[in-house]
Amino acid sequence: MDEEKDQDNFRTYTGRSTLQRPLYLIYILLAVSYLLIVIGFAVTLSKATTLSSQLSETYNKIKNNPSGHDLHLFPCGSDTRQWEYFNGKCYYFSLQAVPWQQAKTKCEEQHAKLAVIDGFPKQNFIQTRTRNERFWIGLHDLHTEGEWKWLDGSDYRTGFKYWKQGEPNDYQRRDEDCGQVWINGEWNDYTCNSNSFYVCERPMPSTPLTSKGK
Ligand SMILES: [Ca+2]
Ligand SMILES: [Ca+2]
Repeated sequence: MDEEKDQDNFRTYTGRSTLQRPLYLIYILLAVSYLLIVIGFAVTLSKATTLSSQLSETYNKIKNNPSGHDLHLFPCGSDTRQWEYFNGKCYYFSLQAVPWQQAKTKCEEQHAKLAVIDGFPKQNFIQTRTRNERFWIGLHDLHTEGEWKWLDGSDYRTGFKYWKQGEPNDYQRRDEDCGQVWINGEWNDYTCNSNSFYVCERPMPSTPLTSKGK
């Protein structure tokens, strides 16, 4: 009898043990899994928050300085790619020939002025892009015959000059009161109501724009 009782107790003991151990392990595994999920979620949430804050910061930078992010690619602004950069300024070479006064107005409408040529570097830059065509520049003697003036107020008398030989000449006594770069780049005075292409000039977008020429 005692032997049978001991065997029953043993079965009961081993039976309870084989049932309880796996359940205990499952609870631990579930707890660990839950913990890992919570940690993973927290890490993902933290990364998403950081990314969102970085995106927001980048958006604000672009919003406050629209052309800043690709200023190195398009110094004159990504939305104005027809403007060419040279030595700290932006230049527009027109595709349309108009009278001088109209050219002046068209430049002013783009917060620019007709180009003022103050030395050989700018002269070379402009004449390589105007070759074989006439382009108005910001030079005139409209007020007093023979008294040439630059639109930006630069001193003409002491400044750089690049007139073609024999110019300015008021050719055949016509009123040639507006300055242009001739087909070889040298300067010529010409009748202001004639049609010519024109060169506008303005500061880079990152610097304050002058709204009107003088
Ligand atoms: Ca003249
Ligand atoms: Ca002339």
